[in-house]
Amino acid sequence: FLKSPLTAGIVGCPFSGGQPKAGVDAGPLELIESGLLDDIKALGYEVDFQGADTLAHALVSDGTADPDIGKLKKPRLVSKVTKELAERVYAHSSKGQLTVTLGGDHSLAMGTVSGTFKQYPEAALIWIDAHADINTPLTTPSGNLHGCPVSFLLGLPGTSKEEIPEFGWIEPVLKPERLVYIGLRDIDAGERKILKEHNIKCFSMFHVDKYGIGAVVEMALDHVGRQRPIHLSFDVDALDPEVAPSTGTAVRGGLTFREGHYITEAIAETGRLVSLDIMEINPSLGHELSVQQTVSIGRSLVRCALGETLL
Ligand code: 4U7
Ligand code: MN
Ligand code: MN
Ligand code: MN
Repeated sequence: FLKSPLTAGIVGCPFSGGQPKAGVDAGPLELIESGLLDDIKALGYEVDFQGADTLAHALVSDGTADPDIGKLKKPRLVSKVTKELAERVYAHSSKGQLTVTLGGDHSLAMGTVSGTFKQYPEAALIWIDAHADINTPLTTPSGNLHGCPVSFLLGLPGTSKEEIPEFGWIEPVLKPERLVYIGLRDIDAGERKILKEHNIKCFSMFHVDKYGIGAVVEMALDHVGRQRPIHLSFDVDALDPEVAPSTGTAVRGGLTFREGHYITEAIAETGRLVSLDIMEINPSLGHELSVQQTVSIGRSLVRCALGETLL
């Protein structure tokens, strides 16, 4: 799917509007300043990068009020930013580049997945997270849109143009059987119901313990189909808080350092990765060492997904 010379299109999204904690918007710049672009070049990729604040102008408030819609918080802002992001990701994808999006909070996946699937309608979505992020405007307990992106991409009840025209630009590009989760351990009641009803494949931490990460990734790839282009959306809170502490919604009992990296390595090995998200690194949470550790993991996850450890 990718064109040579192999090129990584890097999109920096300093956005925090999908959740309440400040600081997650500093994630992209920290990743870039830690040397991520040189890492990627050293792996033999050309880099197409427009700046750590690719979406800067979309982030500037146009002064219009953004009252809640039902429970949803900052709906117009999230919609505007993710729509713009979808266009950015599509621009890279349509040039045959491997798109790497640096978040920012996970509501951004509304944009990244939309952009990737516009270019690759048959793609699979592999979602690495402690959470399922599949709440709808009707089920969300918090109103935070970083807990909702998947429901919009699936077109679940409550997300249609008629019900919420503010998000009318999002097409329901995703089919439930093309989606697979790894790392889940904190699911809301409404989400549990949705996952069951739609028969969505979930590998929770229970399954990681039971079968081992190697078997889990094999089963995940078998489930979505091995010939498809892959969009990998990686929320660093999938990792154990001892491994990646600087994130807004940490949950104990997560993936080890190796399990997290193994996932990215195994996906690199398929040769099908077309789009990668690294989300929810918040450099303002925790002490300096925690922040360094978390940023450094974000960076090594990108390297491994781009094939660093395949010899
Ligand atoms: B993240 C939550 F209620 N499910 O909807 C919600 F527990 O992108 C958390 O995975 C969502 O970090 C976490 O607010 C979103 C909550
Ligand atoms: Mn999460
Ligand atoms: Mn998430
Ligand atoms: Mn989070």
